[in-house]
Amino acid sequence: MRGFAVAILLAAVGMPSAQALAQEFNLVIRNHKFEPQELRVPAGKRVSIYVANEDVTPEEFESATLKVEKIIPGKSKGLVRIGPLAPGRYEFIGEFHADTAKGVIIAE
Ligand SMILES: [Cu+2]
Repeated sequence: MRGFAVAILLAAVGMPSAQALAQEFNLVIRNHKFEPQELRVPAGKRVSIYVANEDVTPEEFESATLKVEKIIPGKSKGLVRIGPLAPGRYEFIGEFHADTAKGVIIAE
């Protein structure tokens, strides 16, 4: 039984992939605005953000500080992978409607 317990322990320790799995978040683009406009994510972790563009026009999720650019056609969903991030604020825009489509990711 002792050897069996050690094997279980090693199996558990040897599974960093479970912790490394990205946490998932959702953003919606509606009327050329992001909802929510503020997204809080854990610092130091990989994060997947699913961006659903409900407008008929394409949008580009863009952030200079995150070094991300992703075009999302109208009526479709795009995946933006970021992180691990240092704690802080990371602004993003919808580049095609930068006057209204603004948001910030807060890593904490
Ligand atoms: Cu761009």
